[in-house]
Amino acid sequence: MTFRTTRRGLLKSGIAAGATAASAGAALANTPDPLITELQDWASGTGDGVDATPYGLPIEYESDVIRRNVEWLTADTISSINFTPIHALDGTITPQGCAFERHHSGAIELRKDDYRLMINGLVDQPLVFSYADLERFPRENHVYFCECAANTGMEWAGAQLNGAQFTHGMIHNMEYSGVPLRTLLEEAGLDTAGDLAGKWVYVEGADASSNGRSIPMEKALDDCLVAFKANGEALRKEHGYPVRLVVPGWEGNMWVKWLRRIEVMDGPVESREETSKYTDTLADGTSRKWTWVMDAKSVITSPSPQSPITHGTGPVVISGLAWSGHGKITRVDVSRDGGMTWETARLGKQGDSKALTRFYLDTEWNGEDWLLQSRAIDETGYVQPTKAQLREVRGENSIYHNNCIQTWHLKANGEAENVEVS
Ligand SMILES: Nc1nc2c(c(=O)[nH]1)N[C@H]1C(S)=C(S)[C@@H](COP(=O)(O)O)O[C@H]1N2
Ligand SMILES: [Mo]
Repeated sequence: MTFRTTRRGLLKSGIAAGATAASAGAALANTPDPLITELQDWASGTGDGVDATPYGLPIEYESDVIRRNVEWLTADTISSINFTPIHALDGTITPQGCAFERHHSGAIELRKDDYRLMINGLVDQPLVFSYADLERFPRENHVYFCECAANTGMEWAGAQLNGAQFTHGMIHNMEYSGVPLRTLLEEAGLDTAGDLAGKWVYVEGADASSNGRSIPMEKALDDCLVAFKANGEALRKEHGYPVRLVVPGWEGNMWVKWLRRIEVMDGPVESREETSKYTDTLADGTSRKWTWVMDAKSVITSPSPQSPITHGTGPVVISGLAWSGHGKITRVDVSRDGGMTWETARLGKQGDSKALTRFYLDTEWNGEDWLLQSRAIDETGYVQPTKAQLREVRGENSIYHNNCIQTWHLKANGEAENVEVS
């Protein structure tokens, strides 16, 4: 492995005559490396038996890849938030065990046997489903991101929190298995082929907060899922076990956990969560009524404040995440000079609609200062805005829906810091 990397380096220098070879590997040195030359414990004994971990946890050396909260953000941990360690993950799927949590009255424990989902209101036949009932409907699998509208909300007034986990970690991306909401509404006798103009559903959870939200019928019938599995296994308690609503591309608050009731209505309820909260106050003090779709956004996860460059100069992989509530990410650009010049990044795989897309820029760092930025472009042609552009339209009173371009200042020692460029 080491040898091969070195040879590639040599070949490269042979081609580019005179240029210094850039190799990410260490050359075979004269001083012997005991990890190469000596027999190690792990190779001379046996490992754990298959009964050691009936359900596996990450190895102890990864114990810093955890959700974290910011103590001063909320008065207690019950109505609070923690953040996904996006700086330490790769690919796109967020393991449930470290996916951010947002509760308004704590994570409740609800047994499958005690679970009921009611559909009532403007339907032919109000229905109550048990968990077992839900499992009898045809189901689908889809990967979607869930982003809290408050993600990056602390950054409006200036660079605040020093880490991608804290500035952008109110997001997770999972593969959901569930029944289309449309199927259940049809089961209750909603005439989905008829005139549904002006119709809404009001969805609420079984927790004390209930987190009630109104969703226009068009969206309810489009791609909402009543989900009971995430990443192949049961939802974790904190993500709404046994059943949550998935509202692709729309703000996390609408993704009601411990989903208990869906009422078909003539109009929106205008509940607390959709009036005094999760709305955007503009410079003149008025607020936008609804902001449901999460606009295109991206962030560099490495290098970043919690993920500095520790390997010295030479080859470096710049990596990050991009997403759009309007569909697929088609391009991500990376800048190293605070947005003056841009290079197109490589997508880990072609973007999925309303799901995280991983991007990479494989480049070289020679110890110079970088002002690292990424900007996402989605299939509608929308380009992620700068902070200045957002402020022009929104003023500085907003908290929610901040999708501005983020800047990390990479310094000569490889450390990165959250900064703002003007
Ligand atoms: N029943 C219920 N659903 C809820 C909430 C809640 O407090 N109660 N919080 C909402 C908010 S504000 C967000 S951002 C998402 C977070 O989902 P997660 O905890 O799985 O990350 O759930 C939403 N659904
Ligand atoms: Mo949220």
